[in-house]
Amino acid sequence: MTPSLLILTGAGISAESGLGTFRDTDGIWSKFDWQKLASPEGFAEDPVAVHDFYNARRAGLLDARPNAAHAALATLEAAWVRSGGEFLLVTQNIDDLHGRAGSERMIHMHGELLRARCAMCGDLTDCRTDLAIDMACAACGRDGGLRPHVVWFGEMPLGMEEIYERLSSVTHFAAIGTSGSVWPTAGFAEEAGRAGAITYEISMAAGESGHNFQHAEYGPATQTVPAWCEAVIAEAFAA
Ligand code: BJW
Repeated sequence: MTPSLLILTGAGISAESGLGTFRDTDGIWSKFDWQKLASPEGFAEDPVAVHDFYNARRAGLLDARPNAAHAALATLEAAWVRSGGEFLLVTQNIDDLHGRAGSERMIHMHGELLRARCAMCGDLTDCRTDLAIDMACAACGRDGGLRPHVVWFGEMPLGMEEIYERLSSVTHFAAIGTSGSVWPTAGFAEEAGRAGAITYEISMAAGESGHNFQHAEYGPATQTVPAWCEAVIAEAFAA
């Protein structure tokens, strides 16, 4: 059987790069109201506040650097594929640190902070500067429709068909740096387990769906992830 690995990452993998997590004690949702800033209703009510929130996070992202955990996953991907295995990295993070570290087979299921989407025509553009409500879309020319290309509560995450198809046949599944509080990702470990996969939770502590994992490594991602990457490839391709 071809070893097939699906890795789900969350905010915890980027914590040591200086980007905040959401639900830790000092997390983003302890300081900001997600209903106002991460929902379509919030954007309709106060688009300026939503742009301010994402403009500040975009500026912070441009100053951040990938860490040893991002680098280890990119190295693992190259080695796994070179050995003949199937690999998919699914990230909930809207940062681009996996890509900058060298990851290639990747789905940004909650979107990308460095892209803007026109809510009127759907056009996607790179975006490394502030967004504002009076900016016009380069494709359709209309203003007022540009929004961060991110998936808010109540919206459909991206790439779900490909993700569920892969989950139905994975041999190895790992969730890294995610609290397992948000659906549909909270159900991925159970889905992978149903397919017969070996499941790993790698985080600071057990998340809400911790009971669905067979193995756990708890500690800072820059320490746990490089060690786990070496172990999992040795186990999967053992003669
Ligand atoms: C470390 C570390 C270190 C720290 N090293 N680890 C009622 C019941 C069930 C579901 C629902 C419900 N009501 C509504 C829903 C659905 C809703 C949902 O799940 N709500 C829950 C809150 C209940 N979900 C949705 O609306 C989603 N869409 C949807 O469901 O569509 C329908 C559908 C149906 C069926 C199939 C498919 C679709 C959309 C969710 C969109 C989430 N958006 C956000 C904002 C994105 C943009 C932005 O970044 O601003 O995404 S919210 C936020 O949470 C962000 C994250 O990607 C997401 C997950 O957070 P994550 O990554 O897990 O972070 P934390 O902070 O929670 O955890 C960090 C972890 O790292 C912790 O465990 C730490 O311990 C650890 N850590 N430092 C290692 N150094």
